Amino acid sequence: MDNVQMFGTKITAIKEYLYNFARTHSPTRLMGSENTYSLSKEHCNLKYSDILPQNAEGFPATREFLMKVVDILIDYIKNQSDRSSKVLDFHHPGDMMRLLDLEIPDTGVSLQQLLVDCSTTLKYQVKTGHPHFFNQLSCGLDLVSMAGEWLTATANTNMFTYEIAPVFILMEHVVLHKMREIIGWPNGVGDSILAPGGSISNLYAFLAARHKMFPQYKERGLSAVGGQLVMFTSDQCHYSVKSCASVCGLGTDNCVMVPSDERGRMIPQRLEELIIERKAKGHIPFFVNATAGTTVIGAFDPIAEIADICKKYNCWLHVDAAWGGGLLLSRKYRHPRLTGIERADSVTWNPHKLMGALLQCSTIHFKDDGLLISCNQMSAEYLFMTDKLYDVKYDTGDKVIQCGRHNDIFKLWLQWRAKGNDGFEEHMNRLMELTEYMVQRIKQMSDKFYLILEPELVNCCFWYLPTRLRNMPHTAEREKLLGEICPILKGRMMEAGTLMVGYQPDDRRPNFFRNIISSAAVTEADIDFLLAEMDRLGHDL
Ligand code: HLD
Repeated sequence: MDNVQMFGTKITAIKEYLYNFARTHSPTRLMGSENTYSLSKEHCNLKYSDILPQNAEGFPATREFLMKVVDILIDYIKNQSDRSSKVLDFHHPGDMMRLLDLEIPDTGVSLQQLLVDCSTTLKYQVKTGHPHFFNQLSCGLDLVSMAGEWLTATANTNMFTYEIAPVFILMEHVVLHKMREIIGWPNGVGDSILAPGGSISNLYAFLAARHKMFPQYKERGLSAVGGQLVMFTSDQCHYSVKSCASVCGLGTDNCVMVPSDERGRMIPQRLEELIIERKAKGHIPFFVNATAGTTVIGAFDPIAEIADICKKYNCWLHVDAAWGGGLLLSRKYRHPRLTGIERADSVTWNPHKLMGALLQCSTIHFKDDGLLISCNQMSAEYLFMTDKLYDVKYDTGDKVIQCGRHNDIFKLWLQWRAKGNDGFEEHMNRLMELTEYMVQRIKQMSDKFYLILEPELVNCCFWYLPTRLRNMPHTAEREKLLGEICPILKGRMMEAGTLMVGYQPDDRRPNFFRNIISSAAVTEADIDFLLAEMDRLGHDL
């Protein structure tokens, strides 16, 4: 290369650098009219009516518009994978309102403006797939599952009949059968459905349990019961269990909270005592919820012992494994945590949590085939005709209380195809190993962090110790002070935008941090970053 050529190459490199700098640093990139996602001259003034389906000739513009949307999405994915980018750009609601243009106009905006709207929306979205987002049970962005969700959005079908969703209905059939096999029901017998979230899954379990015990409830209502139904769950359970009692006419006083031990696990002996106590009052104990992976601590109730009690007192056993269910896929971590789950009458299991399927993906499984349909069927004549061309057992819509159902299966099916059972097992093991790493680091830095208890799942519960509290004896007074700094430190994290970790109090202690490792993006270095960043932001508190 001669000098002139070299000079030319350098100029090109500088030009490229300046161009990219202007692209990424321009304040109008995402907000103003000169954004980088510009449509070509011939399409930049077009509106929705110029593309498909309104304009049959509009395929070139349709394609360009959608390709630009995909560019925005892919840039977002790239950006959130960049560890030097922020997790969030926090603004208080009033300020956020001023930053955004959310008005619905009388006259619709251009396609170009819609692209600006899309990129602006993502600019201010919390990046839940960022490796430093540890805030929720569902973290991360599985790209195969996301590709599935894109397809689902494009197919845009309802899941109530085989007639309009043949492939997706069969996928549900196959995947849910596999999940029942994994739960441990012989040959995968039983029935299942995907529901909009774990809370509604738990509600389906409640409804089926009541239907099984009082089949006439469906027609006769409360008079079919003729007594006070009572349900039992641990004091660490998800709040949706209690909400079943409120929604279904028991009243929350009849959802008995069974005490848990110091590790957050239901005490079976206390369960039995409380069942006996309620029976003595003439009440009807009928439903016990065991939690496999509590929301805050990540505890597993002793399912086998609870199953013995359910058998003795003729109660339905539901296992809420919305959170911990993913560990069923790991031979290493499944036992003893989920041992006995095959004795459950019903199981909630959310692939959108540990397994990383895209939101939402929540399943509810029943050991008894036929119960779900018998409980919920209303036989609407305009949807569920019995004289159809095909076997109408594939019309799953009449098994649920919600009529329309979103297609939540394709993203899970595609993800499972990609990973295979082995991939999921590795993923579960990796998340657990990372949690073990975090515990080890916290113990090594015991001057700065206080581990509250050894995790059973990927929930790591701890306090951060600011400098002034490091040499203080660990008393209730110190816990109170540590609790007070949690919201302040969380506020600093959000304002810095570099990290998100949740905090909450529980029955035993004031506020403490709960870190969740449920994203495939997280590495050991991210855990080191998390601990160092908390120290950077909090040491002077
Ligand atoms: O009920 C909860 C569901 C989720 C979730 O699906 O991410 C509670 C939480 O997360 C949570 O992070 O406490």
